[in-house]
Amino acid sequence: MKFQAVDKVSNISGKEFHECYVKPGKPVIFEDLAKDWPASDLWSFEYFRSRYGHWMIPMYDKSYHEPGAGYMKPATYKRFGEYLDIIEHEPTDLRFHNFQIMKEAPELAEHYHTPRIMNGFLKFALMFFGGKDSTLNLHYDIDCSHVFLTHFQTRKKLYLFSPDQSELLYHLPFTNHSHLDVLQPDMEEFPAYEKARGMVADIRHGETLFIPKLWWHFVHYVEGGFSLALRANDSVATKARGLWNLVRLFTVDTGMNYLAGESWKKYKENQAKRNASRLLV
Ligand SMILES: O=C(O)CCC(=O)C(=O)O
Ligand SMILES: [Fe+2]
Repeated sequence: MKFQAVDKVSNISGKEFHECYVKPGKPVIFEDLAKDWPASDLWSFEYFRSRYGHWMIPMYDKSYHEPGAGYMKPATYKRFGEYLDIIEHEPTDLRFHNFQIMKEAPELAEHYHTPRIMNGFLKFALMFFGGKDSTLNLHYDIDCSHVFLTHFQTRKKLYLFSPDQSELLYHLPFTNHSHLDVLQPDMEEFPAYEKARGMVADIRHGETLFIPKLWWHFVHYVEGGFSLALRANDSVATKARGLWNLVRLFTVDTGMNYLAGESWKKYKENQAKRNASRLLV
């Protein structure tokens, strides 16, 4: 599949951003949104290693969505310093995700500013760390917020799809994810994917990707690095939908995984295939 490159912009006004990207729901990369942030100069592998290297952190890998007792649970634990050494120097599929800044290290919040480009920014900030060649499953963000993802150190790629293509992407019911591997899609297993139209964002140190709410994204760490995700949600209806998604994931999906494991996974996959096959004719 050919992916359309996401626009890169700088010096754009809030009005222009709203008209060209928020209203139509279109991703864009800001080259300069983080240019005045102390984090752009301060944050490095060494910065995190010297301050938080002693923490024991949960590590996730490709088994994240495998059914059974480990469903959406950490694959292992490591010292943060040891993990940072690995991702700085060698490939690994281990990721440290959803690191909650305000809870674990609120002092880091002094190193970035809430963007003034739109209203509705949440105080909630997350960080994501990944090693060279690690990937994150195709998913959309369950709380239905817009995401502003600023990358640090190296480079990573995000493959993006609009929400109206959920069925072509084999959206697994009761969840916010899909088992389709965007880098190596199995076209026999997922034939409808051929009709999907994706975009690709190649982001480098200091660049910020705007992911509009409900957009699907698959993350590929081309090199080891880390990102900060700020979120904006200015609509009560979208907040309510996000809450409903969370309840569904953490009650129905995890409960059924606990009760039925492999057969619950099969049921969801079959439903996804049935929904996609309607679009094949
Ligand atoms: O960059 C990552 O590892 C994950 C980013 C992501 O999925 C998000 O910010 O919603
Ligand atoms: Fe995400």
